[in-house]
Amino acid sequence: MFRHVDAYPGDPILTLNEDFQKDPRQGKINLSIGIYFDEEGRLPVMDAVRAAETELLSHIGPKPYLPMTGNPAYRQAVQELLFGAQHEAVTSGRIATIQTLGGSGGLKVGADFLKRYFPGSQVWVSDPTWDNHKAIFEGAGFQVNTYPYYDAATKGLKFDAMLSAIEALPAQSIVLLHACCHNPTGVDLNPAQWTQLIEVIRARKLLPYLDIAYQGFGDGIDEDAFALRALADAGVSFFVANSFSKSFSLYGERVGGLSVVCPDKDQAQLVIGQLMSAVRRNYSSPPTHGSVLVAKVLQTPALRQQWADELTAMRERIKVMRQRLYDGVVAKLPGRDVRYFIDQRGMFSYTGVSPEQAEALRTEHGVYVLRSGRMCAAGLNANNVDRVAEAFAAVLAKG
Ligand code: KET
Repeated sequence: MFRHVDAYPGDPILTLNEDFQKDPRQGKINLSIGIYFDEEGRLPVMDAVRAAETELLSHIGPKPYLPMTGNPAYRQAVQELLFGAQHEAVTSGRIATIQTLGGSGGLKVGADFLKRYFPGSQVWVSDPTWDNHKAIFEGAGFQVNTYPYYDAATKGLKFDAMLSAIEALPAQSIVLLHACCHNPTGVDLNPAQWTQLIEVIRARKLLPYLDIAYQGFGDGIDEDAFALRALADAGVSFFVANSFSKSFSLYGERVGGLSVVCPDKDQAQLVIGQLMSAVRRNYSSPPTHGSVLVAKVLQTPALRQQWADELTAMRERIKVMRQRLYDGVVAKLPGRDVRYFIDQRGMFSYTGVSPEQAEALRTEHGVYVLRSGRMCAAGLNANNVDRVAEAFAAVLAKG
């Protein structure tokens, strides 16, 4: 019956992470998957989340289905976090927000909606992007193309080429953009570049689809939402999928959202109806637990402050580790320009190592980075950073 089924080649991120778990070597170091580990190399439970969860356990109640759109308090909290509670788009009710199965689920529900209502559009993603973007949009039936983004020569942004490519797209093209902490490169647009890009998007009547999975890991919670707020200010209609996997360290709870910023409240009502329909035919309604935790933290001022402080400490710790890695590599390879280790922001660094060098890092040094050369800097800590610096210096010296 199933002999014709293709063997699954595995996923470039999740399968490598599983290989890491199976590796018997003592000193192995996981810089593959985009997960924040603490200074002891553990997956943290944030204190604000622990407090909310402890409180929740003191009154265990019934567990009905959530509505197709998810937990109402959570949806409100998502809008306020992304746009600011006082933003006109929030207060006027022109944003359609649903709770989704992580950021991935948000991307998928939005993609299904778009395929139904914009069947002639194509999708444009940055070159490179998170591998699953292409898979999710192709899975929804779209043709997925790339626009120029990362410049391997400067290890920075090809902004002019990006802008002219986007300027040439037909109206209603769907343009996927990373709101902050670009995955996999760690290379972002600055506010002036966003402003320029948004003007092109508005003039060309394009349909931006933002992915914000690392809010708070770049420059700050509000700073990292700059593009969302500027797009809403410019009167552009757009999609945004958000995730709390990383910023709340709630990976397995699958807490994310999809928001569609519409021209007015009436259109937001129409959109939310069809998002409900897309949810119903996929998985009916989202799970309860994670959404209650996130809503409780974001809507309790003391817990929100505590969470923001913890997130700041995570962001700062990554920056310290980037600096130590940079110092370590430069000490071994004086004169080599590896400033990108500190210039790139968020969890990821695109290290420029080839697939062969990535393989050598794994087999010879027990250091796991993706084949693309992407490293998760949030896996570095005081105990492993010197070994990682030595390993990088060793493979870069040969390359
Ligand atoms: N968007 C981006 C840009 C992203 O990096 C991830 C996860 C997600 C969405 C998915 O978030 P979630 O809420 O967990 O569905 N990225 C890491 C893990 C993965 O590949 O699934 C990673 O890139 O390692």
